[in-house]
Amino acid sequence: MQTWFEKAKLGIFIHYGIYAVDGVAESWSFYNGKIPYDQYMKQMDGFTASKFDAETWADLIEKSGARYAVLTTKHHDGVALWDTEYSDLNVVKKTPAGRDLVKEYAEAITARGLRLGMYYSLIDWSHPDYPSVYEGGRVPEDLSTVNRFSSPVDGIQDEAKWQQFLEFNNNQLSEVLGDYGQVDLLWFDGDWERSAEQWNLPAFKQYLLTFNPNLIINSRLQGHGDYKTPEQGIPITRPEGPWEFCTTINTSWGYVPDDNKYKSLNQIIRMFCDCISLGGNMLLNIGPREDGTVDERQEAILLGLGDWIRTHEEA
Ligand code: FUL
Repeated sequence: MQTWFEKAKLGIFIHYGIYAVDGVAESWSFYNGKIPYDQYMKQMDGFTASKFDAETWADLIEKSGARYAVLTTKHHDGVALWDTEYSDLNVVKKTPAGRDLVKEYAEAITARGLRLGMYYSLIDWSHPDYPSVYEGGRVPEDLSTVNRFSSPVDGIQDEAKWQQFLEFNNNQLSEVLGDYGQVDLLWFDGDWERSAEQWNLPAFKQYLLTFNPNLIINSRLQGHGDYKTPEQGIPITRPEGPWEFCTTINTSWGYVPDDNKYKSLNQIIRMFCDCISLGGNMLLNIGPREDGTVDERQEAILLGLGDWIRTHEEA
């Protein structure tokens, strides 16, 4: 475990994707049957990133006092923010944005000496070789309205297809970890639909470390990661080992314009204090609009937190 992570205290999480076009929940909106899959994917036509400026993001992140950033390079919907050669389902090929947003992000973050983090969803609800395993309570009544590629298979599936899918993940990860300079942190999500064996652990982890032996990996890898990631709630007792508390500023990860349930700056500062006093890092989320700009209320929280940190930093 590298010490930068244990000392970092604050990171900024960025949930950016086509879901910001209609302002719906990232991936879950179609998975849970709130909107049909095709309608969800139609958002690609409106994803412009027209005001996306990675330098502006990096400025804001720097001013917030954070030491690292984590961008959703690909959420469960399978839409990549970079020009992956392994799938056409990416914003460079399929949206008016037409730009490699991961590249611009990585360059801006690295240039400031911030640590570079990439979020990558292990599950891909759009991939034909990835049948989703529905969990209790998540099975929609009408399966025809949701992920057309999924089937409630309860872990039983074609082995050859599964191996193909693992290869696909490895290939995409070779781009994410290999094409943008040194990646310091890999933030996995969605491991829960398969076992450690199915994810081919621990060999998979060894493979990831070939890109950077000091890569820090969160524990959403069937516990094979380096640190724990409690979500939306600070544990009461200090977790064992390094850990990171991830949280939203309102109640949504992606940009949902009518979610007005914002935490106040005081609440955020209080959570930050609670978190670091238990030895954790806080990974505070922003959900930019589809054009790449950040809602003023989210921006104000980051700037306010940064001011507070600078005022209270030990000499
Ligand atoms: C969860 C995901 O399912 C959410 O959409 C979000 O990305 C959060 C940080 O992790 O497990």
